[in-house]
Amino acid sequence: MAQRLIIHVDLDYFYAQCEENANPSIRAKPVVVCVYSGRTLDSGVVSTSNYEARKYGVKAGIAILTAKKQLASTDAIFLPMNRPLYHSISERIMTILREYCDLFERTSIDEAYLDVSENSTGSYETAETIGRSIKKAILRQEQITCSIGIAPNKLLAKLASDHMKPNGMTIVTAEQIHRFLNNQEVNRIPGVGKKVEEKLHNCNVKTIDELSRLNPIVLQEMFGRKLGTFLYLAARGEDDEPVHEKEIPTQISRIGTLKENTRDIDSILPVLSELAKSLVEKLQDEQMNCKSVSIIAILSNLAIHTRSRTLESSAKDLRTIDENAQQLLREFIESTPQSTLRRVGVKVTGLSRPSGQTKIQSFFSAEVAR
Ligand code: TTP
Ligand code: CA
Repeated sequence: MAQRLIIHVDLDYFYAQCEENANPSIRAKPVVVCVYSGRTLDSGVVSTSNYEARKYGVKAGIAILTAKKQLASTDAIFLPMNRPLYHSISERIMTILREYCDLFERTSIDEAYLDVSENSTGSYETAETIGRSIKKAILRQEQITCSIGIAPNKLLAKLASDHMKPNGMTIVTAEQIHRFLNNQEVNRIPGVGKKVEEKLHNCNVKTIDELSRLNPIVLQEMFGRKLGTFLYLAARGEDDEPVHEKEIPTQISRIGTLKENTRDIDSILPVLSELAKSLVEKLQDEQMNCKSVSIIAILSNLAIHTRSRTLESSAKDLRTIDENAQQLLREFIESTPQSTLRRVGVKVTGLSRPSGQTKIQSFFSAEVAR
């Protein structure tokens, strides 16, 4: 069996890079993507920023007001999040990535693992060529740069992609594991948050190397069996977690309670639309389409009714789902003159992921062999 080889792809400063591509004139400036809370003009937090803005310490999670102060001397651009834009770019990039591997696992809007053990025949050289081809394809088709890690498992591949950013590629072979991990801080290990880090610091453990010297029993006593064992293995660069495609759920739904029991369509529709919006975000996050839309009506006597319709073609856009849900609600209210609603919900079923998964690795292997 070929040795396991995993590629981790992480798109660089993703939301901000999407914004730069949408408006190239902002590229040289600090770009800050914001989640405005709407309470005051500048209240909210930074979602992400480009590397120009990061030079000023502006990064995800800080207050917009703080970012504005830090960038006061610059011609920084502050933009609101444009989720549909990032979703559609992410979806196209994930479709490209799927073509390069046997097993694919998307872990967030801008990160994915690719198991390339088979199509690289366990050769780091071939995996590196695959990595370069991925970078080239994403750049050519979407003008987005990414950072790539190549290693014998998911844990190391993730650490490797993080090692050189932006636009980096880091390869960690089995022989290099110890040297690669040695001086890295423990908080680089995915899953080591503030609390774990603090506990380890209290025992004078700051680096992964120092972590690797802790006895597994001590680690289990400190963190419990599961996390203790994970940390023991992680410090040695060991991880046998497989790359697996997330299962497709059978349905997604959102239910909300109305301010008061009512059958007044005008007061129910805004609630239904908000629920549809949240549902569509989830659908788009999961890169799925749906074939049917339903509404759920929970009446004041707690009886539950549903109404469904099948769409002409699969969809995942807010307009289609919202319009169909609204229509179903109108029909329900008209057909049940006695009903008063207490809660309302929207549900989608018949979920699928667009395939577009024609594997090109056989073609690709031939290209490498030439
Ligand atoms: P990340 O991959 O953590 O960050 P990034 O892509 O912006 O930057 P890097 O080059 O370091 O990888 O997150 C991906 C996207 O998720 C990011 O572009 C915006 C969003 N995000 C938030 O909205 N809030 C957050 O706190 C974080 C961390 C990310
Ligand atoms: Ca990223």
